[in-house]
Amino acid sequence: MALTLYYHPLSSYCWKALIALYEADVAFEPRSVNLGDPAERAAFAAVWPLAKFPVLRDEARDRTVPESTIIIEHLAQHQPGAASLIPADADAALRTRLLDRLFDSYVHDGLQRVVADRLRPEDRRDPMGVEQALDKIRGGYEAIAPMIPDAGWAMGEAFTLADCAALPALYYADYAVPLSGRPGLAAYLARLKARPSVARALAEAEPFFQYFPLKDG
Ligand SMILES: N[C@@H](CCC(=O)N[C@@H](CS)C(=O)NCC(=O)O)C(=O)O
Repeated sequence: MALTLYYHPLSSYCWKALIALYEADVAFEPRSVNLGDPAERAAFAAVWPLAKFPVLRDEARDRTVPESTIIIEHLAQHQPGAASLIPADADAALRTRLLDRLFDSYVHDGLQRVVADRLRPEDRRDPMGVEQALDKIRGGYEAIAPMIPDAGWAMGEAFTLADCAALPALYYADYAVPLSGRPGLAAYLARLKARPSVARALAEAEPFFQYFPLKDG
């Protein structure tokens, strides 16, 4: 198969790429990587030295594409079904990329910091770092909330890169900073969860969800 996705079903950034692939109905070989297995980690690091997933291997173009946003940009460029993930209008494309950056850099990054802290031994935890990460998520919510319409998707009728980024960020961050105080974002997350591409990624993650460290609060 021409496209291979290195991923793990529970990984939030992998959801972002999976949602784009499912939206565009692009055929690919999913290659699940267990980073806890030293041999699998080493093999994956030979593909991408940072050993962070998702990574897309496009054999036909002899390209190894890391970083979820760049994977989606790559799909939009080369897969006709994925073209609409980046709006054709240049101004709309910029706003899409801005939302993608806000979701990743504030909400998603803040959440990753909280999760990483929880995975540390108790005597190595950093409460101040966690408070800063929670503030980062709150700041992300504050900036993004006014930009999300009351219906449809982040950019209106078209489902875009911004929505692919939004789902994993909001889904997981909701465990750290509940969206109950943000009805607009909570309603947007509910619409996202009902989207077939998203529902499929979430269903595939379900057997692994027991390993998400914030699942019990
Ligand atoms: N900026 C990267 C972030 C990728 C990332 O942080 N992936 C996580 C999983 S959600 C990972 O590979 N973690 C494994 C590790 O850090 O060892 C992207 O957008 O793809």
